This record gives sequence, C-alpha cells and structure tokens, in this order.
Amino acid sequence: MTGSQFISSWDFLSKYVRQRVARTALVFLAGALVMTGEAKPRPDVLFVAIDDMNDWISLLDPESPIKTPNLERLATRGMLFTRAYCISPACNPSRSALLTGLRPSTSGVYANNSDWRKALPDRRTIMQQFRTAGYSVRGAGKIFHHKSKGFHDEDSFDDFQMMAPQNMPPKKLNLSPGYGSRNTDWGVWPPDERSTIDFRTADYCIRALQSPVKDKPLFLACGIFKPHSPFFAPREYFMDAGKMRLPQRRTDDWNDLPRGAQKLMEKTKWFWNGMERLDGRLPGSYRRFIEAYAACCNFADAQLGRVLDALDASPRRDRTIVVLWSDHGFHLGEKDHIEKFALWEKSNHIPFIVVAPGVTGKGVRCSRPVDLSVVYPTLLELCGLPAAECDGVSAVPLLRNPRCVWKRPALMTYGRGNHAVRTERWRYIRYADGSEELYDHDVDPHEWSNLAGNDEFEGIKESHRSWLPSEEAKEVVSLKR
Ligand SMILES: [Ca+2]
Ligand SMILES: [Ca+2]
Repeated sequence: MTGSQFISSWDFLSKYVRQRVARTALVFLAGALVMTGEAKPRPDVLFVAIDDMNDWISLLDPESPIKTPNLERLATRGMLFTRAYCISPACNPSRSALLTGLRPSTSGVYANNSDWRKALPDRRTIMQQFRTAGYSVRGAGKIFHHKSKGFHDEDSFDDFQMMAPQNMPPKKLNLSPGYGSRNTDWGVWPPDERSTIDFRTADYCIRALQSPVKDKPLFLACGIFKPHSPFFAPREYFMDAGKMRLPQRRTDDWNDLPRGAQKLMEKTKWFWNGMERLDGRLPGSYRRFIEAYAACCNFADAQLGRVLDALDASPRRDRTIVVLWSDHGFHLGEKDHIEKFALWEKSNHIPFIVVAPGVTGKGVRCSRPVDLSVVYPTLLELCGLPAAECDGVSAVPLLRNPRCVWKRPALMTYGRGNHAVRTERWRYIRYADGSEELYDHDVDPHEWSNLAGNDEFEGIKESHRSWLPSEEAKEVVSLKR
C-alpha cells in the first residue's frame, strides 16, 4: 500500500473506528513509555497530621485571635475544605479509621484503647499501599495513636522517628490546688523549643525533604503533636496575658440536651476542676488555659512553617501532593465542655487542606461537607495507585470542581451507636439510647438551640438518619500492653 492509498483508506473508515484506532495507539504509546521508564514520575506525598487542632484558628475563622499563617500559606496553594470533619472525635478511632479506610462501625475500633491492628490484622494502611507501590515511606511524630498504648505500626514505614517522651517541667505549672493531672497541665514550657517533640519531628521531615531525589518517590508523614495536652509551649508563642478574647459560651446551654448527650459528658466534667477563676489571670485560670491552647496552636503552625520552607527549597516542591488534617477538634468551654469526646461541631470540625499540583486550583475553598474517610481513596487515586475497598469515597471530583454535585454528608461516630451527620446546613446527632439533637447552622452556628424535639423538623431528621450505618461492628475491647 502506498502512502496516498493509506490516507484515502483512513478517510474512508468511519469516525468511530478512527477514534478507536487512535485511542488504542495512545494507550500503546503510554504503555511503552512506562516500560522504558519515560513516564511522568509519580508525585511525592507530604502527609501532615495535627493533633487536637480545632476550628478556632484564623485559617477557618478570620476573627479568631489564634493566628495560623502557615496553614493559610498552605491553603493558598490548593484547596481548603471549610466543612471538613473527623471520623471520630478521639485520637485512636479517628486515626486508625483514616489510615485504614475503615470506619469504627466497620472495624469495631471505637475507643482510644482499642487495638486496631488486632482488629484488622491483614488490612493495608495508606502507608502500606504506598510501600507496595514502590514508594519510600518515612515518617516522624504522631501518626498512629501511640502516645501511651503503643499502637504504632512498624510495617507501615521504611523508616520512622518515634516521638520522644514529653519534656515535663519539674513541677505542675498551672498551680491550681484542685487540679492534679500533669498530662493535661498548661503553661510556658520548655525554655528552648529545640527540646520539644514537634521541633524534632519537623527536623526529621526537613532532612527527608532535603535528601536527594532518587528512583523511588517519597511518602513523608509528619505527625505534629501540639496543640494536644499537656498544653505547653515556649514563651515566644504566647500572646500578652489577659488580652485574648475568650470563646463564646452559654452556661444554660445544657438545658435542652437529651439523655444520650448528658451521659456521654459525665466523664469529662473533671477538666473544669482546674479552672479556679473563669476570667482571672491566675496560672490556674480558664483564661490562662485558653492562652496556652492558643500558644500550642501557634507553635504547631510554626513547625509546619519550617517543614513548608524545606519543601519550597526542594526540587520536590512542584511535584508534591500535600494533605494536611487534624484528627479532631476540641472544645474550649463552648457548650460548657473542655475536651473532645463529643459529637458537637467543636469536637469534630477540623482544618483539612489538599494541594495536588495539576488537579487543585490555587487558594480554592470547598464548602461541601466531607469527613476524613475521603483521604484513603483520594490519595490512592491522585497517585495512580490501584483503588481499594474502603468506607469512604474519593474527593477527587471535589478537588477538580469544589461545587460539583456531592450528596454525601460527613458522618462522625463516637462510641458504638453514637453518630452525627453533618450536611451543609444541619448537624443531626443520634445517641445509642435513641435520643437526638438537631442544629440549624444557618442561624445557630454555636449549636445553642436543640431543635430535635420540634415536629416541624421530622423530615430533616429522617433524611439525616438515612446516612447512619445500618450495621455496627462489636467494640474491640482488647488492649495492647
Ligand atoms: Ca487527637
Ligand atoms: Ca442548648
């Protein structure tokens, strides 16, 4: 066949056949490129977990006195999810669900002392997926909940720098006579930030980002431990004492809470014992506690900034996917509660940022509700790894178009049978005893007014109930010793 004969034969083929032939050729060419190693290199991943950082930060609330310039700097490079929620408002169930892609209602891991690996011996974590795909997986700090019970997973990393023991002051700092827990103490400590867990974690990550780019792509997990208790930060991270605005709270807020909520809260009232005076300047005061939490957030943000500086100075900068999340929120007195362990907005609403070069735009905000079950499938899809069965769905459609149709709400679980469902407007909570709460965030962002007893909202409650898990795994009770 001569060249002109070939061209005329090509013209005679139907459009459909021509498209098929062209597509097959493209697939063949792409395959050949992969075979010869000329395919585009896979992206690196910087995976940042922050512990107990809530939404009262300037990233999510510009009015907040707690400034987080480095979180904001990261958000300008990709997508900030303004309605992102944890899977469970406690370290271990939140982290193990995110890292395995399975919710507590699937795994039975509902509590901080549930041995997730015993419950899921063969389940691949996100990091194992990346190791299997040929990544070099490294990390430092708090990724799994391993502060006291040893839930770290060695198989998930090629190399990992464990958290050093907390550097404790010689004596309790808050000086409140009625408050004895040193693990939840607060104040100015240590004198030198270089002796903190997070400074060392950031150092490890900086070294990893400075390491030469080799054949293997890098998955780097950076687990920042603050603002988790004890609420210690070096002096330079504290604002002037007495100047900070305090969170909004109503002391009669509990009057409309159902039995389920009251029961869940029974164990957490102790935290208030340390607050001798609500608005004083005593070291044991509520105000000093809030100032210490704020200082811990400033400190965590500064450590993130050091890691981002290293990324920016590295040739990896434009080929690195960054995912940043907090494992849950934290109440600072709102709803008369200090701690997490609740299904209200403050314990569950979190900072969540995804930077995916070529996928996310710059400085984009997405207001669709998501929970962190999206992280596992999203990372696999973004990096071209095979999809895996999991409870969440990929958020890549939102990363491409933050306003795309997204019917799925965020689902949160705390203890077997207790769940919250968050849509763009509503928070619906149902406890194991069947009691309920409903809040309209359009008019009640502080969740002061429980509407669940109002017949007018039966339809709203019913539509939210339909997202609750139909089956719930039995609780894993085994403790790792
Ligand atoms: Ca936590
Ligand atoms: Ca109320």
